[in-house]
Amino acid sequence: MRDHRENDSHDSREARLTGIGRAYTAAVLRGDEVAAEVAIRDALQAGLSEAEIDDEIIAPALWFVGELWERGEISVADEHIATEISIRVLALEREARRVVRARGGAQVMLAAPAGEQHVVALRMIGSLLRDAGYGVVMVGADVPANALAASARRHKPEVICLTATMPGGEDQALIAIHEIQRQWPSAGFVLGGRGLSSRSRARPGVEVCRRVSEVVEAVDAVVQRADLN
Ligand code: B12
Repeated sequence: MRDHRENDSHDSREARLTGIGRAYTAAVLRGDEVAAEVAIRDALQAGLSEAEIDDEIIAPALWFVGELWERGEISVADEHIATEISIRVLALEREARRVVRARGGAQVMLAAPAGEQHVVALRMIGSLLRDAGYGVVMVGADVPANALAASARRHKPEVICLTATMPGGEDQALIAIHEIQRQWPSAGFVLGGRGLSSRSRARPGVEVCRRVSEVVEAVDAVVQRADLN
């Protein structure tokens, strides 16, 4: 059973790699830099290392370009364009990894304030932030303000993400923020959830998101603002 699963995951990884490799090769042959970048971003998101991207995507594409050129099927100009795109893509790859490394030290705490049991969005956020290179401390559902503030003082997160789904959830989130600011004043906040109103937006040091897909950008903004202070 276990061997099957390992084989399946190996096969699906290979299939993904082949798909990305083909997309990248087709892109450089068309001279389409944007599509080449998309393929490399897919590879980064699939968790491929820099060495794997170099050895299994970029190098084979250029070998294939070389063969087509030798056979007279593409011109020397086509070959030059494919090579130039690959060199620019290497810089993109380095930059993407630098951004992830730069986030590496920063901790983000996730919690649902007192009375709030809905945590699926927080789970999604945890995964997105980890992928983006943040450290994540998940405190979970229904956390009283005082306990959350004490936990913030202990874990020292740069940013705290709170969710508010239920009516009254916004009040609880604001009470939690107030208590945390007393005990761990350097934290910034990202709030989300359908229980929020424009009241939360008006607060300094607080970013409000409508969707989980906005969270990495919002956390980046809070961290950058704190770095400037
Ligand atoms: C699953 C669920 C539960 C589960 C939660 C389990 C868990 N571990 O999370 C349980 C069974 C515990 C539960 C309990 C209750 N629930 Co309930 N629940 C739901 C349900 C079906 C799905 C919630 C969910 O996970 N959605 C998916 C997530 C991803 O979406 P989301 O939370 O809306 O978040 C989105 C955005 O708001 C944003 N977001 C949210 N938070 C954050 C935070 C940050 C930082 C960011 C960046 C973004 C962000 O991102 C998401 C999308 O991108 C909803 C139905 C619905 N319409 O949502 C009802 C719902 C939320 N529940 C409801 C109710 C009434 C209850 C109960 C009162 C039921 C009861 N009588 O006991 C209790 C209250 C519990 C409490 N005090 O919190 C109502 C709320 C209505 C309201 N606002 O007045 C809903 C809408 C159902 C309904 N149509 O009546 N529930």
